[in-house]
Amino acid sequence: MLNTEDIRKEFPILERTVYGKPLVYLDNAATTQKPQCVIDTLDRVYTTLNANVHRGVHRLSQEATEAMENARNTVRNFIGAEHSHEIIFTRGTTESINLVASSFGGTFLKSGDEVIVSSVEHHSNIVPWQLLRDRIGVVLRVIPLTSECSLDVAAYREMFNERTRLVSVAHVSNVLGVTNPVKEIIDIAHSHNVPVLVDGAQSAPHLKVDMKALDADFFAFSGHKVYAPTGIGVLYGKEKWLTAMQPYHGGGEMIKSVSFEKTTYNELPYKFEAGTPDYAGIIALGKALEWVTEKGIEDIAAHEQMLTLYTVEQLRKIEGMRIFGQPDGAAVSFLVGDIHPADMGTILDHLGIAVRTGHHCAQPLMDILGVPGTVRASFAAYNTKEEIDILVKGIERAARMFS
Ligand code: 7TS
Repeated sequence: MLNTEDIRKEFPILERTVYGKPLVYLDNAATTQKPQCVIDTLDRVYTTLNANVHRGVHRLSQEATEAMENARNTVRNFIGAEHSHEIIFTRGTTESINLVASSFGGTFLKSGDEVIVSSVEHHSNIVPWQLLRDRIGVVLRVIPLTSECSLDVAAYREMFNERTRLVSVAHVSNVLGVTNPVKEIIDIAHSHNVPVLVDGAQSAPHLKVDMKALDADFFAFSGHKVYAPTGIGVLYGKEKWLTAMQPYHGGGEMIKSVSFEKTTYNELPYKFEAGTPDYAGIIALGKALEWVTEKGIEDIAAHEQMLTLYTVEQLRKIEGMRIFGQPDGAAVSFLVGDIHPADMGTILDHLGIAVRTGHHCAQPLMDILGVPGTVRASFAAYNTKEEIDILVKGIERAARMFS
């Protein structure tokens, strides 16, 4: 069991007020708040060991490099990857997916080849493939939804043919808070020798992921959604793919030797990490993942699922309530009557409650649901049932104002 009272004390921002009301922060799917130990780590890097990594023989550079590579190992353990050189640091999920689209696409895909995505994807798992469609002529196929708003696995099974080259799906929908059956999706793809990229932006913070058990070929997630700073993220890739793929960016650190005639690339993971990395962010990401591990990802998941169930139960009592999908994770999307999501969001904001409203960067899903947007409450380790009660009261108040 999580001790939320103690956990809350570790997050300085939770002490602030908004419009004179205590902050109720329920926009964790967009980004989580940061515990003091992560803030302190950033501070410590700049006050005690700042130096560019992998370059200097001097002491500071060695210490910074060691701290960064320790963080890579922490990430490896966190997601159960076999090798730390399979962990590539990127700016976030978006860049990780763009990396695969560009490098895997550039290496393996030809005009007419097919990439399968799903109906619930975030724009960052749609647009990179469309860029590739414009560049190479790949064909995008979309797994439909069942009437229960879950991925239609039977339809997915039928989508494979000799031109299918890659499947790229969200582990957990950022809109519906529903966990997709990714293990089944991966097993089906592998039975056709097709690799799978899992967008773990909404799963890594909320459930135990294990690359060996999942057998994903690629897995992407963002640090800032898992209590780490902004601007740092991860791409896990199986060694066999990363070795075969062409680099993404060219520049320093990703090379072994350069002449004007010929360049040979560095070994993994550096081949994919051109330029000075955000080593301060990486070291702080390591700290954030240690923090999650110390609290227990399973306990965090159980706490968030309890909050989700409680939210659904309370929301269902409100007249005109429409909840989208059957959330089992850490987010709930809803609409009340014909109240516009932006109006609901504004009223809640004035009560100190931060929720996300709109299309959540998933416009195709909004089109499928036939709504312009939704209101989404999303949870983290520090949220409480009392905060859900405040949310529910706020929604009831809005409903009264619009009735
Ligand atoms: N994939 C999913 C499933 C996401 O939820 C997000 C961000 C991304 C990719 C992109 O992550 P980034 O860190 O590279 O920006 N989702 C949201 C959200 O739901 N509200 O704000 C950002």
